[in-house]
Amino acid sequence: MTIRLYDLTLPGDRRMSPFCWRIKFALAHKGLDFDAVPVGFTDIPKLHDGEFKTVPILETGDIIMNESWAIAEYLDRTYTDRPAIFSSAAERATVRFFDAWYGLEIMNRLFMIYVRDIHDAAREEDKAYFRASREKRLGGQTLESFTADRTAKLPEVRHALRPLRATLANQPFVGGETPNYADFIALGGFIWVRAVATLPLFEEDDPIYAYVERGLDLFDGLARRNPGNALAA
Ligand SMILES: N[C@@H](CCC(=O)N[C@@H](CS)C(=O)NCC(=O)O)C(=O)O
Repeated sequence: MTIRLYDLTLPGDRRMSPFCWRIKFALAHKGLDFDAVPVGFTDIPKLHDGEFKTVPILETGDIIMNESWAIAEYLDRTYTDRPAIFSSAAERATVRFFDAWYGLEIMNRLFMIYVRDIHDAAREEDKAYFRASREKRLGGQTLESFTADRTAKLPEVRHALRPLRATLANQPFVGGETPNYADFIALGGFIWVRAVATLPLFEEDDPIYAYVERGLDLFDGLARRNPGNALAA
């Protein structure tokens, strides 16, 4: 059965969505072939009569669905003969905690540093929508004024990443010797930044930078093939 994944893109075929990356890694982990169909922000409402507001959207056979957690669970439920994304209910629950931590403490901070870079890298036809929707989210501030002091925000996000850094001191991946869905979540966020960043996130000797490099090599360089900018200075 063909698997099609609608995947957010920027010019130069930069696939930037952290949520789409989770699912692309999950599909690769299960050894499933898929077609990652590029869409821009303003294409999403044109798909499936506007049923879905966000990507990833998965299409396979009669199934059309979005929401990355629902998709990951669907893949495990459906492809039981393939490696599991969640090998137990306990693993799934623990990864849920990781997702909450990473979303609230890390992705939100990355958004505040890189939101203007996303705008600047977006397709021309998506820029007005992106600016209006994100400036609304930022309480009416312009992307330019909001990010004017962004370099000063780097130490805070690097500090907030201490739990990940401490974990990686003892093991190569959050999942242990091999990556699990928590890694796909974390790496998705860093690949998002890599796709747009005009300000490097890491210092070169940060173990998290080395971790991202390991992540880029996973599944025969699946994410390394995605165009990106320097993540470390
Ligand atoms: N809860 C959703 C979040 C997905 C999401 O936020 N996707 C973003 C791209 S990273 C999106 O489609 N945004 C569309 C927009 O901003 O209009 C999931 O886990 O799939």
